[in-house]
Amino acid sequence: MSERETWLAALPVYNEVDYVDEILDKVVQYADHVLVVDDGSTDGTAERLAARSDVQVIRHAKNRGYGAALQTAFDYTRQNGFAGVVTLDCDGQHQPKRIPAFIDMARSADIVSGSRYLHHFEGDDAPPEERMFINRRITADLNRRLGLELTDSFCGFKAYRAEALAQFEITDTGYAMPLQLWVQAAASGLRVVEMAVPLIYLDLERSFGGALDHAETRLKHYNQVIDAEISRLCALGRHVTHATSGDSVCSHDAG
Ligand SMILES: Nc1nc2c(ncn2[C@@H]2O[C@H](COP(=O)(O)OP(=O)(O)O)[C@@H](O)[C@H]2O)c(=O)[nH]1
Ligand SMILES: [Mg+2]
Repeated sequence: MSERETWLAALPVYNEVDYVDEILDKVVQYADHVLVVDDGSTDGTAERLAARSDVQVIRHAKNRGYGAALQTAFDYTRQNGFAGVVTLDCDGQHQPKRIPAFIDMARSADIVSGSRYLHHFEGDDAPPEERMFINRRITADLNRRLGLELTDSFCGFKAYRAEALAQFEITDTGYAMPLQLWVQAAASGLRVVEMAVPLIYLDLERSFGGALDHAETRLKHYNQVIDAEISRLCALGRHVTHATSGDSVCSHDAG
């Protein structure tokens, strides 16, 4: 990398009035350019954001979902010519001080993905059982079917190079969006590396909203999104190859 790259830090936010200022006060210390995608908050978060002049804000008129908020951040990254974007959540689960390390690692990778299961940190919280179970199950499936080598497929703390974003056609607006993204990353042969991050759970009662709060329903939904995305790409004649065996996932993929 010759000249200094300009990176964006982007936070999807929905009803985070308790955290938004505390988190952004830290983020602006580690990133020159900060975008907050306010996904239709109604709890006072919007007013807090309006009072700040140190961050860019894009507001969705109504709540559209975690995936939709990230898609808005990806579009903003490319439209404004950033070298890439570091995404992090705004609920205290991701430490802004790690932003520079993500950008550093993205010198030689297309996606740097935070992992809460790569390395144990002093003071790690215990993750809710079912969340850990579903994460491990889905991660194992993605690795088996696509030849990825992930240890955590759901961490929202990630760095994406703009060239990688150009490969994506994200349509999932909800919590399954990361899974559609992993299938597309594998199909595009993107260089993926993981960065160990602490396990922080401040609010074990947080809801996914509606049916997804039911673990089995959520697991089934996640598997359906992966199946559908692999079938969609195969139907488009995209050569989805298994990253380690090199075999075509399309012909072999028995789901
Ligand atoms: N719950 C929820 N969070 C959203 C939504 N849109 C954006 N977000 C933000 O997305 C981030 C991740 O959401 P969170 O519920 O903490 O996901 P989890 O930590 O993976 O369970 C947080 O910063 C939220 O404020 C949405 O529609 N629902
Ligand atoms: Mg969270």
